[in-house]
Parts: sequence; structure tokens; C-alpha cells
Amino acid sequence: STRNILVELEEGAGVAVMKMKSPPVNSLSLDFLTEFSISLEKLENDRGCRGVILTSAVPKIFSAGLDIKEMCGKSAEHYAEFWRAVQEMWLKLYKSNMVTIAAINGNCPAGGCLMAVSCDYRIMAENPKYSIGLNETQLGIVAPFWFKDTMVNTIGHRATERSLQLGLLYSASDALKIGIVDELVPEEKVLNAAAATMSQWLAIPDYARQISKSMMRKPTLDRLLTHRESDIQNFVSFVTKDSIQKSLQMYMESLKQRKG
Ligand code: CO8
Repeated sequence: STRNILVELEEGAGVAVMKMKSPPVNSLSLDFLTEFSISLEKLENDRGCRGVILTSAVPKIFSAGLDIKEMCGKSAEHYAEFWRAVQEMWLKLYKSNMVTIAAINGNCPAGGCLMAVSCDYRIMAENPKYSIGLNETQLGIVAPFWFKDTMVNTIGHRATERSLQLGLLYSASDALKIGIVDELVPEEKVLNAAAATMSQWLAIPDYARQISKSMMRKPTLDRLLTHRESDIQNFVSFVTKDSIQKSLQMYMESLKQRKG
């Protein structure tokens, strides 16, 4: 199959750069998610790799989030397989023992935002055209509890509640203010800034840092692990509703009409 993710491991530094490259918008299809999880697992098992920088090779887009085509007009079996792959991507990323840094060099809605807030640190290009957030309600759909949990762990309860209800997409500068991202830098410096932060984090002994990370994240991970099958069933029964199918189709149409 075609490669959606380019992995460059810098042996000396022990740092890998994962570049998402699935034009036009790095949407998270079943294929993409499967490849993502396999790539991350390989790095996780590589003793020579201690940190990962997640970024995009597609200009102006980090990731458009879940591939809406995977959620439209498919079978219940397909939706279940797709959702398991979404869960797997998040579980692998959120519990990674490696230092994970998102180098956000483009738009970052919904599932793209989930990936970013699942990393240990976020650096975003200071481009007023780029936005980031969990905009699900704007599509008439609902971010699942573990998207919500990850956001709460990043920006707190009140800011998450407002973000989720309104489906807010924040400009880069507002994202910095609210704490969705940790740092803004000029676009051409995003990768260098990520490498600089990475070396600070890697100066901490791995074992102590990993246990601290796990201590913070384990309750959130366990919550999905405990409810994994019911979360899949919830997704399938939600996404197969006529009203939700209609909302998603209308949203895809509105993306097309926005063009030109
Ligand atoms: N899935 C599938 N196709 C997409 C997606 C997507 N998420 N986003 C864009 N595309 C398609 C467009 O339809 C378009 O296709 P075509 O060329 O055939 O018309 C093509 O990609 C290019 O898109 P644009 O022309 O819009 O490109 P721009 O560069 O102008 O804009 C953006 C890029 C900003 C990323 C814009 O495309 C956008 O806003 N996309 C939608 C992003 C979004 O809202 N994603 C939410 C997905 S839902 C999710 O991630 C979590 C759901 C969890 C809850 C589930 C419960 C049911």
C-alpha cells in the first residue's frame, strides 16, 4: 500500500520525525490510522529512539481530522473497524514512553487536534490562517469522552466545556492564550523549535520521566481500555443514525461549496 507517513530516524540524537503525508488534507482514514499505529509501535520498540516529532509534509494542513468518508454510507462492521483504529492510534500515542512533540505546521481541527493534545508538548506556526480545536459539534457530531478527557488534561475543565459545546476552532494566538499549544514560532522555525525542546526533555532520565508521564495519564488511558467495546458500540449506533448521516453529508457538501 502507499505510504502515508514518512519516518526519519536521526540515530545520533535518538529522535524520529514522523511526517504525515496523505494529500490533500492528511485526513485520518482507516489505512492512515493503521499505518500510523504500526509506525509508532516500531519506534516504541526501537531502543535507539527516545523521542518523536509529529508533523505534516502537506503544506498548510497538520491534519483535517478523521476521514469523514470513513463515516458515511459504510457498513456497521466498517464503522466498528474504523473506530477501533481511531482508538488504537490514540492509545499508542497517549501512552507512548517516548517524548512526543507536535510540530503543528497547519490547520489542526478535530481528530488532528486530538493527535496534537495527546503529545507531551505542542509548537504551532504563528500563522493567523491556521486554527486548532475540537469542532465536532459544528458538524452535528459529538467528541467522545476520551477526546474530552485529553482536552481537559490539557486546558482544564471550563475551557474544554466551552470549546466542546461551541465546537471552537482557535487561531494560533488564541490557542496559545488558552494553552492548547505551548509555543508559537514563525512557520519556518517550527521543526527547529521542536528539536530544541526535544533535547531539553531528553535531558531528563527516561525512566523517571516515563513513570511521571504514566502517573499523569494512566487513569485517562484506563478509562478507555475499560470501556473500549462499549465505546465502539456507541460510535456505531451513533454514526448509523439517519440524522447523523445527513449531518455528515451536508458538512461534506459545505466543504465542497466553500471552494472556488
Ligand atoms: N475527511 C474527508 N475529506 C476531507 C476532510 C475530512 N476530514 N477534510 C477535507 N476533506 C476533503 C474536502 O472535501 C476536499 O475534497 P474535494 O477536493 O474532493 O472537494 C479536500 O479534502 C480538500 O479540502 P478543502 O478544499 O476544504 O481544503 P482547504 O485547504 O481549503 O481546507 C481544511 C483544509 C481546513 C482542513 C478543511 O478541509 C476543513 O476544515 N476540513 C474539515 C475538517 C473537519 O471538520 N474535520 C472533522 C472530522 S471529525 C473528527 O475528526 C472527529 C470526530 C469524532 C466524533 C465521531 C462521532 C460520530
